[in-house]
Amino acid sequence: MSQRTLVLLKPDAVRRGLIGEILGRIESKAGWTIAALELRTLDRATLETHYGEHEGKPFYEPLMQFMSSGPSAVVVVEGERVIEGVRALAGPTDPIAAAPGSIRGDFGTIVRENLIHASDSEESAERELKIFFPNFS
Ligand code: RTP
Ligand code: MG
Repeated sequence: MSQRTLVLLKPDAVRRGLIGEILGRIESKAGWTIAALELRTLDRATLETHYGEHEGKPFYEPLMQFMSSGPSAVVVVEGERVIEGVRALAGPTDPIAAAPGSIRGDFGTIVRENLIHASDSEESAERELKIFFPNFS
């Protein structure tokens, strides 16, 4: 089933020059395509909406600071089972627990600076695509 997912290459990935490497891994998957792509420094209001589920947690404020610390690549990826698929390519939240071969496992060490966000369900994808690309149909 073809789907769309919202991917953010977080400020650490952009600062470290990993956009090409990470998007290359995503683009290499058969039948997946990049449907939208933009470099954008995310503002507080957008981030609060996006990460609202984490409000009040100890990592929330540092996450807001980090996510607004520089441009992110905001990306829509389209293709077969892409929601589950990009999450699998990314690996688990903690890069040290993420297997080598996954994006977080290959490039990360810090839980917060874990390079990539990808929608975690169809409902999240629908919600997040509206936040970042309200005019995209
Ligand atoms: P994401 O939402 O960014 O795709 O990541 P995720 O689902 O794997 O992880 P989630 O639990 O939703 O956490 C969102 C982001 O917050 C940062 N975080 N820091 N203990 C910590 O310091 C901590 N826990 C989470 C990470 O950047 C994580 O991706
Ligand atoms: Mg999450």
